Amino acid sequence: MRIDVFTIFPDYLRGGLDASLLEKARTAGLLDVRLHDPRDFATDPHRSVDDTPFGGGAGMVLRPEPLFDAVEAVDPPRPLFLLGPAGRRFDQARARALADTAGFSLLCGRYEGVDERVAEHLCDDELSVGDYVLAGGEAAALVVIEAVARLVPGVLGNDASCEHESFAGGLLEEPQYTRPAEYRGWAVPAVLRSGDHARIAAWRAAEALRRTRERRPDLLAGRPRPSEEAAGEGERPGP
Ligand code: JF5
Repeated sequence: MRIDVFTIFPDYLRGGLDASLLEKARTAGLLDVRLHDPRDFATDPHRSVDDTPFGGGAGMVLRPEPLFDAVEAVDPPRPLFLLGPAGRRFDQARARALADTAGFSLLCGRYEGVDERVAEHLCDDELSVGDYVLAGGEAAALVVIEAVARLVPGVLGNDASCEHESFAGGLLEEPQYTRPAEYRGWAVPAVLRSGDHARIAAWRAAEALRRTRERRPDLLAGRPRPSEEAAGEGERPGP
C-alpha cells in the first residue's frame, strides 16, 4: 500500500513512521509512505507557504500555489484527503475501506486553514479525526495511517486480533486481564478463571454491551434490541 503525505512538517510524521508497527510494515515492504514538503515547491524568494486571509482576520492561510504544485509534481495515489476539523469523520469503517485499496494520499492542513480552492479543486474529500482543533493535520495523518495500516493483511502478524476488538462488531471491547490473579487486593473476575468457555463468552458479551451503554450509547442507537447479547448480564466481577 502506498500513502503519500503532503506536509510542511515531514519530521513530525517521520517520528511516528519510524516507530513500532508502522516501521515493521514499511521494512516488510507492506507499506510505502512518501512524504512531500510543499515548501520545496514554493517559488517565491521567501519560499512562503502561507499568507494573510482575504477579508481580514487573525492567522494565516495556506496558499494554493505550493500545494497544487507539490501534488501535481508527484501525481500521488487518489483519493487525496485534506485533513482538518471541518472534514467528514474518519472512523473504523473508513479505515477498513481504505485498507482494501492500493493507496491514497493525505494533505495536512495548518494554521487558520487552507485556501478553499485546495479543498474544492485539488483534494477529493476532507477528513477529520475528531471534534477538536489541532495545530496541524500531521497528528491526524498519523492516526489515519496507523488505523489503516494495521488492517492491511500481514501487518499485524495476527490477523485474527483485528477482528475481535472495539468497533469491529460495533461495540466497545470487554475488559481484559492477565496475571497475577489478584493484584493489590483486586481480583480478576472469577468467571474468567472458571474454564467454562460458554460462561466466559456470555460474560464478555454482557460486559461489552454494558460498557458501550455506559460510555458510548451513541454506538447502540439504531441497533436491534440486544436480547441475545444480554445473556449472562448481571454477572459482575466477583471479589
Ligand atoms: C487543521 C485548519 C487543519 O485540527 C485538525 C483536525 C481535527 N480533526 N482532524 C483534523 O487538523 C489541523 C487545523 C485548522 C485545518
